[in-house]
Amino acid sequence: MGTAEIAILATIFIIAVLTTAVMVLRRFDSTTPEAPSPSTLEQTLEESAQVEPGQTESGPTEKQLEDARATLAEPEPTELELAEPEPAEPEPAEPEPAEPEPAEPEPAEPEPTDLEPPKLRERLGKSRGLFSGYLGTIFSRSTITQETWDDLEEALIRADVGVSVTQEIIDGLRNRVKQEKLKDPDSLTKALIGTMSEIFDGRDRSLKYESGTTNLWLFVGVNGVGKTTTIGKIAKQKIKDGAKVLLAAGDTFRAAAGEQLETWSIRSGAQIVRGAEGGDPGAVVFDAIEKATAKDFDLVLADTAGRLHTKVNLMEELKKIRRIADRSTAQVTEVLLVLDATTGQNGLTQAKEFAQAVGVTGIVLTKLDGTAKGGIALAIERDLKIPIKLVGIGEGVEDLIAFEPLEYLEAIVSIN
Ligand SMILES: Nc1nc2c(ncn2[C@@H]2O[C@H](COP(=O)(O)OP(=O)(O)OP(=O)(O)O)[C@@H](O)[C@H]2O)c(=O)[nH]1
Ligand SMILES: [Mg+2]
Repeated sequence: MGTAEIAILATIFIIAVLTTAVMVLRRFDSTTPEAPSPSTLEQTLEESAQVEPGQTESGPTEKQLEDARATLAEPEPTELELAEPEPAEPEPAEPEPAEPEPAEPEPAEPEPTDLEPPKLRERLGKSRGLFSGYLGTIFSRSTITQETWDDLEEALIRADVGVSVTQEIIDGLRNRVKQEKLKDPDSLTKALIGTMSEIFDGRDRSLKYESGTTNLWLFVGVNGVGKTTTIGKIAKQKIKDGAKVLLAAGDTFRAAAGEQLETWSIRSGAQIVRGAEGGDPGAVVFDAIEKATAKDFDLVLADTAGRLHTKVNLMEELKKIRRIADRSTAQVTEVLLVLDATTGQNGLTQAKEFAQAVGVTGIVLTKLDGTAKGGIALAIERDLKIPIKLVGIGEGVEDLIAFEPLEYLEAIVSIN
């Protein structure tokens, strides 16, 4: 074979190879997928993310599809549905910031102003109980017998009427029963009240008070009977009646006495003159009278000590105060002896001593509430012939009332 022939064969071979190559290339071109656009790329990525591990890209297996259907058909209850709804805890309310309370002054003890005065009958608990107990026994009998007299006598003695006054009352009552031919215990009770009331008859129980001058009322009595308390009560009443009242703290024996009277001066609205502790009580009373005269006070209520330092005689001290008052510009219109009803017959001895020393013009019988010894009122009036003017029936400012014998007797004798 010649060179020309070899060249022709080589050219044919090259052409054939090239043609095959072109064809192969063309074929390859038609099977290559198109490059995804940016939007389809995102889609593709999302889809691939949903592919479960183990799944092929070609899609879920039949088994997986079944499982999925079952799951959809019977939805597992969610935890949310099972959970009992927790009761909503109420938000704790924020505490309102407390408004600072304005500091108010301690309210003063409220004082009754226009209350009805207390009734003796309601306050005479024990005295009434004593008499009504005996009288109940007397009433239970249909006639008046010796036992009736015995019961009555015992009631009077126990109530501290005193032996001699009791005898006098029984004798007087027996006479009445005879004269008036009384048969039943009911009429006996009325006769008893009548007989006892004779003891109180004919005494002036008014509290002396001269207008246009400085009145001085001196209060005397042993310690603890109720002098200071009585002064406070009277001050309140007299101020209510329109009087200008000054208190004189004549008990200089102890500091507490002056303070106690000062408390009453605040309660009653009266002014007060005080001296130094242990000072001269006569000087305090004198100063009070000076002030009262200068400032047109109507009434000076002078407190005194119930006991003094051992070396000083109480009665001598009281006499001195009385002398100072008598020589002053004031009128001593009352010297009131304060007696504690619970001390019974002891009160009589005290009353005699005070009456001799300072000329007592009237008696204030205190603590008649809460004692069965109220009968002392009869003994005082019969033995001393000094009128009981006031009675104390409690510790309150209103608990001082005028003494009305009939009201008192009816209260202690009545059994209802
Ligand atoms: N239940 C009752 N208590 C009374 C009465 N009067 C006074 N009191 C009480 O008796 C006590 C003594 O009273 P005061 O007024 O301090 O007696 P005082 O005579 O001034 O006594 P001194 O200053 O010690 O001499 C107090 O607790 C009073 O409250 C009353 O009528 N009834
Ligand atoms: Mg006193």
